[in-house]
Amino acid sequence: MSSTTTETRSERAEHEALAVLKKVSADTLAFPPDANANFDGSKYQRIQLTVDQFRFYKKHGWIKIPKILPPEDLKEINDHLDRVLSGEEKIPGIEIDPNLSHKDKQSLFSRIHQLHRRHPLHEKYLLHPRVLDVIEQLNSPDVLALQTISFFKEPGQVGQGYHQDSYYICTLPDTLIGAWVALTPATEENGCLWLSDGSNVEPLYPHDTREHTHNNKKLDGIFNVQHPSRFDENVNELFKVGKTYTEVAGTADAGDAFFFGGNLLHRSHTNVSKDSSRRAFTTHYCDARSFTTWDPDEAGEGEATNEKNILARGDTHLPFGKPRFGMPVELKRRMFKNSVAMPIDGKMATSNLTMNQKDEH
Ligand SMILES: O=C(O)CCC(=O)C(=O)O
Repeated sequence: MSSTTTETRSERAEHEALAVLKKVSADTLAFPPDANANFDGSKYQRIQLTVDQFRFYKKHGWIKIPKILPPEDLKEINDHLDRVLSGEEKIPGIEIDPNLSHKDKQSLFSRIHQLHRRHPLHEKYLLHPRVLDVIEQLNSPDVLALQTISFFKEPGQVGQGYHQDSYYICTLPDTLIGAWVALTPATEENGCLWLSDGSNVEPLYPHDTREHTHNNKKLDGIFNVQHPSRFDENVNELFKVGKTYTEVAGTADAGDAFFFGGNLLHRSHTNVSKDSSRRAFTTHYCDARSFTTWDPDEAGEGEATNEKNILARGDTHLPFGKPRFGMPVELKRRMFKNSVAMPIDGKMATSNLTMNQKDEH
């Protein structure tokens, strides 16, 4: 870790001690694989979390669920991403220079956002039943699916500095939860995720005037942070908060997933390996009963965008979108008798919601 030039010697010593002492491996804290990891039998064995796992998530702000994706799913998505990079498979809006090497292509596309709006496979993995099982049990039975990101991190490529995902994705009330799924092994060397253990209790630090953060008018003692997400600790002011927590190394085998809440501080480091490229597929969800303004296709804040995001499980009294490519979702009418049905696709929601959304609603 680097240290600022203005640090005193004792501050630097403290900083260095923290850097050494406050790192533990996720595997010392995470739950071991269980029967859910057995993929024999039906296509997807559903995930049943325990009360202890729920408590762990609430206390630490994150949880590792090993083997969430079976090997055949990993192959499907990795082969697809390889075909996209090679130019064999075209996705509207993604232009690949065929003259670049495979490595350079991966470096160029260090992250691709929101392909679930353009490609069925990304929608499939956004709405993967085993991922949704966990989201439903940790967060809410009513799940609105908001975002996908494919991450490629080649040797030499930098990571992302401390940040809180809820800053970027506004949900009111804040019910954001992310799933980070390793598509290749993630090691400390190749730039795994680092989670600030227990930092889920932190407020949402403001960077500007965004209303949905705990801005300094509302919470005494909160400060504006400059340059969150920047890799340089001397510039990213969330480091002041991050360094007070134990950091957990999110090492993972391909197919393992980390789930964490929107206020949890996390970051990742540079891939310092010689030849290990690291891939991950990240998805975000909120309680479908939260209002959201999330729509990266139209930057800006203020307008509700619930209907642009997909209702993946359960029910909501708010507008919602349907899967564009027809991935099945399990919806369940759970409105109270006298609740107000909101307009959905210009119609009033009156009929029961069913599996696969075959019915009009
Ligand atoms: O995968 C990474 O390197 C960073 C991921 C991350 O910060 C995120 O998913 O919010």
